Amino acid sequence: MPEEKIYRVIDANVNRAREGLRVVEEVTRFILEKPQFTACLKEIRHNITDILRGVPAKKFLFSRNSQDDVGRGLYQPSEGRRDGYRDIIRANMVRSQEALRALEEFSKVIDSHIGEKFKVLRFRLYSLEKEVEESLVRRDKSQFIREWKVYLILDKRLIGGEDPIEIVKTVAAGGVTAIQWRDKRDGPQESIKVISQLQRCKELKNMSVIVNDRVDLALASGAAGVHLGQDDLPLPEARKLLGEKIIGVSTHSKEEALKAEGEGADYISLGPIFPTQTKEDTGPPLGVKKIEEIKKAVEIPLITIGGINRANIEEVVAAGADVVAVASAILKAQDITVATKELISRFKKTS
Ligand code: 3NM
Repeated sequence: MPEEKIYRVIDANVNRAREGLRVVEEVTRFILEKPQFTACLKEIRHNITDILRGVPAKKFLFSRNSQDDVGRGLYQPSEGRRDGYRDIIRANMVRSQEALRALEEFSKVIDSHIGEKFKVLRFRLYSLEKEVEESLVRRDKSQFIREWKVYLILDKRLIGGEDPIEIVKTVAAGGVTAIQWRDKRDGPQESIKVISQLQRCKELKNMSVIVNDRVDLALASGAAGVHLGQDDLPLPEARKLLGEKIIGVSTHSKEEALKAEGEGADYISLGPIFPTQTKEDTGPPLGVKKIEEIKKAVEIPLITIGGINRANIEEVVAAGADVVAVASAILKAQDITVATKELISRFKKTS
């Protein structure tokens, strides 16, 4: 292979890889605002130049001939459009990885050590792509959960003999988009029936159903996720089973909140904020000030719980709650629809 042709390929792929990386860098910097990713991408981009530092620049410039590049006119229709920043990231990551592979192969002709260095960079980029993708999934989930605003704890004990499906349809009509099925008393057979019915109900297509405690029931019923207490299956194990499903964790202190976030919880609940009759084994009420403290400490959505009602919801939201979880304020209300709408309207007024 004539040396000039090799340098031409290397020159073209250095530019291709660097340009692709630069595009991803801009997305992580200005759209995602994740400086740790921007820094890694920048380092990889600079490494490409560093690896070839020993090769005289004029070899590349003399070999460059963009005007006569036979590939210039080859155009893929898919390059003509991008469906948002995720698509931009994906297309440009692939572009850079392919270019690094070409650099690896062709630079081996000049010096096998150079090829090896490009291989290392390519693998770093694969890992980084995975991290960026995981961060995007987390970001989308956070946005989705924050939209819940009022989250109903559908506690079996509080609904007596009433039909849980009818209750959920009523709150859905009032604007609730997330419920947690909580049954601490009966066995799994009743629960799986209710959760599966909720999942199948046409009117509840947009309802996120979260199962309290039971990872197995969440999986078997196809629910949106699970809510874990401090004594339930540890989060890392639950994550192995649940993949991308939502996992929320009950927390009562800053330490518990940070631990849950560090282990990859999608949201934390903090409670009880006020005294509650619904849960027996709670600690003392934490008060509204605690919400401010935890809000500053974590990035994932903060759901407050315990004794929240129409009279105090505004205070809780003003303190930083992203979502408010209630049981009795809806389930013990004279009129569930009125209570639901009022809570949501007060939430929106304050947020
Ligand atoms: N968990 P109500 S408090 C289920 O502090 C639950 O983690 C809590 O019901 C916690 O809105 C609570 O009726 C009860 O007070 C929430």
